[in-house]
Amino acid sequence: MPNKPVIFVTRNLPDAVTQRLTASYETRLNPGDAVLSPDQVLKGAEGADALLVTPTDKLTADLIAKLPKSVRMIATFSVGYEHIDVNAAKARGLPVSNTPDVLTDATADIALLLMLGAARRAYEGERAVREASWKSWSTTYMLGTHMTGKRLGIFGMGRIGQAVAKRARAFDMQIHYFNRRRLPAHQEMGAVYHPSADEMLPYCDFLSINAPGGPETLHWLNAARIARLPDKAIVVNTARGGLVDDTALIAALRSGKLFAAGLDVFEGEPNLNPEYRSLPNAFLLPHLGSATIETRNAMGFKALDNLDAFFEGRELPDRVV
Ligand code: 8YV
Repeated sequence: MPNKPVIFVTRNLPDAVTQRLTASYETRLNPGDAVLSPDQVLKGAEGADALLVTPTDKLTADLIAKLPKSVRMIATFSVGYEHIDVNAAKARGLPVSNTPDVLTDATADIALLLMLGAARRAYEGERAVREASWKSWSTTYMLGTHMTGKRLGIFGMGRIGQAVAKRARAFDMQIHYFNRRRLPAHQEMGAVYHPSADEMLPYCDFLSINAPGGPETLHWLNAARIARLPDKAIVVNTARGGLVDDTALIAALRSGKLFAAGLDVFEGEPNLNPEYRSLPNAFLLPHLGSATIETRNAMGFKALDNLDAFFEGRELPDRVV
C-alpha cells in the first residue's frame, strides 16, 4: 500500500473531521490546540505534504518562503484567507483552498443576532436579569430601537451579504448595498445598489459589514465614514475586525452618534480593544459566526475534499490560488 500523504494540522478539528482525516492521511496534530508561533508552524511542516491551517496561523510571505520543499498544498479551515499571503503561495506554486458556502447561513444568522441584540439592548437586559438590578416593568424601561421596516446597508454583497439581506427582508427591511460589482437583478432582489460605499452610508439605519479583510479594507469604517451614517445608526460586523477603526467606533458609541454596535470579530482578537468591554451599547460575541456543530463539520469536510482532490490529481473544488 502506498504511503499516505502527511498532513500537518495546526489546530484541533471537530471529532468527525479528525476521524475522516486520520482514515485517509498520516497526520501530525496539535492536541493541546495552542495557537502556534511561526517557528512552531515551520517545525510542524517538516516532512509534511500539506498543511491544514486556520486563521490563527499567520502565513506571511516570509513563512511561506521558509516552508520545507515537501509541502505542496495549503488548505485553510475558513472562508477568509487574509491570514495567508496568497501571492507568495502562488509564486511558490502552492495551491491554497478555503471553505466557502457552508458557513454562509451560520454567519448570516449571527449577523441578525447582532442586529437584534444591539437594537434591543440584549446585553444590558441580560445583565439586569442576572445581576438582579431589574426592579420593575415600566413603559420607559430599557427602550431599544425598532429593526422592522428600517434601512439596512450591506458593505460587501457576496454570499454572506446576500444571506443577511434574505433574512433582513423577513423584517421588512429595505436593503441597500455596496459591492465591487453590481449584482444581477435575480440576486439583487430589489436591493438598492450604490456605486460607492460612501454614497450608501447616509441610508444605513443599520450597517452590516460583510466584506473580506486584508490591506484593501483595513480600517474601512473610520471616523469620516461613521459621520456619514444617520445619527443613532447601528453597526454590526461579522467579517473581520480589521475593517473597523476601533478608536473611531468606540468614540461614536460613547458620544451617542451611534445607538449601538454588534461585533463578532475584532482587530487583534482575542485581544480586543479593552474599551469595548465597558460599553453598554456594544453587544459582543467571541467570533462565533460559523460556530455550529453542523457548520464546523461541513467546513472540515470541505477542507478534506480539497486535500483529497489535490492528492488524487483532481482540480481543487475551492481553489483560492
Ligand atoms: C471561522 C471565519 O470560524 O471562515 C472564516 O473566515 O471567519 C470563521 O467563521 C474561523 O475562520 C475559524 O476557522
